[in-house]
Amino acid sequence: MFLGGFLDPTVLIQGVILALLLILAEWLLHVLQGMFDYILIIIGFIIAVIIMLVSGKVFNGLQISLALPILVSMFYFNSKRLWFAGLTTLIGFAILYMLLATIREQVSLYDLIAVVAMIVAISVIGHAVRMRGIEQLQLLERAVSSEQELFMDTIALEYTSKQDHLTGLYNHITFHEYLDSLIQQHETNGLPLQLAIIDIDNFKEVNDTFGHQLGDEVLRKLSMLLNTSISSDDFVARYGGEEFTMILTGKSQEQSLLMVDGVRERIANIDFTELGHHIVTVSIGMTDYVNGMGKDLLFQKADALLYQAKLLGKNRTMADFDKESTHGY
Ligand code: GH3
Ligand code: MG
Ligand code: MG
Repeated sequence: MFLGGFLDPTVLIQGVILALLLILAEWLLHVLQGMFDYILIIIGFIIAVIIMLVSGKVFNGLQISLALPILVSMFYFNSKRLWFAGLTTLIGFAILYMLLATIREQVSLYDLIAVVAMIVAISVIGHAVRMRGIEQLQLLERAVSSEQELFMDTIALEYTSKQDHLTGLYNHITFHEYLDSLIQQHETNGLPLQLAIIDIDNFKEVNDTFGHQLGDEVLRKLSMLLNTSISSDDFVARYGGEEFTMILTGKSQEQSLLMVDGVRERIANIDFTELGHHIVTVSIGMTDYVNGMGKDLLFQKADALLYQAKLLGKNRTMADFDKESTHGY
């Protein structure tokens, strides 16, 4: 039957031999791969010997071809291979000199010394070239890595110069830069733009009651909440002390107001266990950018609205476009 052919002992033996041959071939390939450089050096030596044997009688001084394997080994920039090439050439030449009369006829005593000196000299030069190459490579590596470090430092510096150290939010300067560019975008393409100024209520009292360190902790927590409450179109910064600014873009006045007042509400609901469940609130003044208004007026209007929110009892959002006139308590 079909399987019967495979169970035949001769076919089985052939199969096993074939499999063993395949394994052997695979193993040889694996071993030879690692030896490839050495084989190439030996081939260089064999070529040199062939040149000497074939043409040595006609042309004088062909012993120079013994430099070939050493030159081959220099390609690898590896001291083991250089030593191997130098010693193989030297020992190989010595054996050939002793065994083959043809070689002895070509090489006088003077030539013999010259050939040995040449092999040694070329080996030494090979090592020197390798050392010099490694030195240059290290120099290059150092230059590249210091350039990389400089690049990383510049990025880190740029990042930290834009950030407020305590809260990690953008700082005052960055806020102004950003607002300038957004106002320009509003003037050219009518990008909807609102500014909110957020001020913590009675923060002095928090500091006085719980200490400056816990006050800092409150600033950090509020900053985190502000940062996670905005969308990717918006921007929040620590304007100074316990004041924050928020720029909202691409949204209607109502959408922005809803978002900002939602933040106010969430802040009032934070449970500060470290402050004995003391409630921290904020007041917010908010206004919409109108064409040609300019940054100063925008800021003044938002600030005046914040002042009103404080006067009206704090923990509220005041926006001049708000139909309910005030949000909050
Ligand atoms: P209001 O409701 O009117 O805003 O009252 P307030 O107490 O918040 O306002 P005031 O301007 O009188 O006080 C602000 C306080 O913020 C005073 C200052 O010590 C505190 N403050 C400013 N920067 C920091 C800071 O980095 N860390 C801490 N812990 N406190 C700060
Ligand atoms: Mg203040
Ligand atoms: Mg305050």
